[in-house]
Amino acid sequence: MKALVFAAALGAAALTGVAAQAHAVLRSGNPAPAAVVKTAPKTLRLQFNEAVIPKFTSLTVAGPDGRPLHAGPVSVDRKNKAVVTAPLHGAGAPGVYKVQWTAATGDMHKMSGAYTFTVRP
Ligand SMILES: [Cu+2]
Repeated sequence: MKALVFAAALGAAALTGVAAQAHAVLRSGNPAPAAVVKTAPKTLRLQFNEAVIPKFTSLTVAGPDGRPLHAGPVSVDRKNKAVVTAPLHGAGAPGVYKVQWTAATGDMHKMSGAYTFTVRP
């Protein structure tokens, strides 16, 4: 009985490890999370932990007034499929911008997250 419980625990740990590796995690961005930049970016660049599936990868951006800006379409870098870029239109006003992303890697499991950056001329 003890051995069975131990084996089950091991199995659960192994599964968790695999799942964590397969899911999209944001590694960095440009502008970076929490960055303060002098001018609003015309393009956003997000780097994930592994290649993402373009069809299941998107982002939205809200400006300082909370209204959504026109961001996208998202495209995956040809050389590094963990990197996505998206044109950003209408950013310019000083203040805090919120980026919300959704991305899926090989197992199609959608992950999402959010971060902010600040435009301060
Ligand atoms: Cu998954």
